Amino acid sequence: MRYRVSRFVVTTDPQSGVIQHTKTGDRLSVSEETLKLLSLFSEPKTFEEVLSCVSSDEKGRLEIAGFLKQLVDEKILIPEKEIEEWTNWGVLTDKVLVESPLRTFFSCPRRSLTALEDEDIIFLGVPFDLGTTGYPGARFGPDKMRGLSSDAFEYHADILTGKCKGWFSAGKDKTILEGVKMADVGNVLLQVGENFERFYNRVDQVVRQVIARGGFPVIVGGDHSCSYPILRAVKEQYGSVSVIHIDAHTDLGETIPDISNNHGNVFTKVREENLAHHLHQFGVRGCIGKKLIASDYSLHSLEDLKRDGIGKAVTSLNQSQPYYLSLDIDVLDPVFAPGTGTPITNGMNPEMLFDLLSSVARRVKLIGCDIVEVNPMLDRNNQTSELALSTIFHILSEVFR
Ligand SMILES: [Mn+2]
Repeated sequence: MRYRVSRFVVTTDPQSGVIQHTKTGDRLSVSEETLKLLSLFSEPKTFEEVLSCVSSDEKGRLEIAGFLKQLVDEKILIPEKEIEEWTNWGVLTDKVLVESPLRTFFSCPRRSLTALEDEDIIFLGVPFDLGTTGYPGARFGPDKMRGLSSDAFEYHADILTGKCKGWFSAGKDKTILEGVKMADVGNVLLQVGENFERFYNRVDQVVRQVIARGGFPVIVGGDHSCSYPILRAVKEQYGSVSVIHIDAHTDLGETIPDISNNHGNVFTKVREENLAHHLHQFGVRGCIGKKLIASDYSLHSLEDLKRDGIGKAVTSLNQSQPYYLSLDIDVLDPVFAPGTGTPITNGMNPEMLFDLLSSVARRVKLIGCDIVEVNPMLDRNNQTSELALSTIFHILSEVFR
């Protein structure tokens, strides 16, 4: 049988010889000899063909043959005829739910969905921006943020417990996120051309697995339309959950029969399907069409927050309810967060957002969050992605304080 190198194997760092399988997420540090050996399999070859040109003695050949079998087990080498099950130019098997990117949030360990244990914080990317009405590009948000955060943060874990040793915050004068366990499960796989519902079902399925053990999910978009399948999964796990929605927009546009929701009407969809026990919106500004009046809905516009203070708005949250937080980065003023598809001027500054998040996290029990609408294609010097990362870090430092 002839074998070739899997097309999902990439060399991440040729100098130190690190290769990665982009689908399984396995990273291997390999020797120069192994790299040479692998290069021989760039075209399909039998083991015998390769062994005859790398070693002359029998013992050496046996050793190398054993090693090659190991590479087959690890799916680094695959039989020439084998269809790599993840994607074969458009054919996708239903069992593959996520892709594993090269880097992780805050350099934390990567985990496959099935290997999740007792992690406290689980990162998931949803690189989907087909629900965007304005400029697309938010699909690049999760991986951009992974790259920036793993450049800036080294994750040190206790060898015995696997728990994070945390990071010292100058502002708070203490170590943040010490003793929590984090994992990154990668990105929900998107098959280009599939319909929204099929993709949403996959998001729903992945989020269910992520939250099944009670960990705190941090779901990074992507556009806001994906909060709909996320909240389906959240409701399934937790039953009745209220939603804190922080955004420049209400996202309460009309839904159209037979057309999937988009990022401008996602909370209409959420309300239609009763996915939120109560919807609390914070930071909305500008013109919003018509005002919604309903007993399960509260609006705290940015003007309200400035006039009456954050404290007053937050006391309206019911402390006996679990809450899910959905945060659109465009709640911030475009001066601070230009990299987003539908900016509105005269927005919040980061200090006010952080105050709001602290007040919320100290008032109620948050069971998870999403951060959406970061669009690296429209960004300036990565500042929106950086701010979104600081926001995630701030939320986590409050939830796990
Ligand atoms: Mn928005």
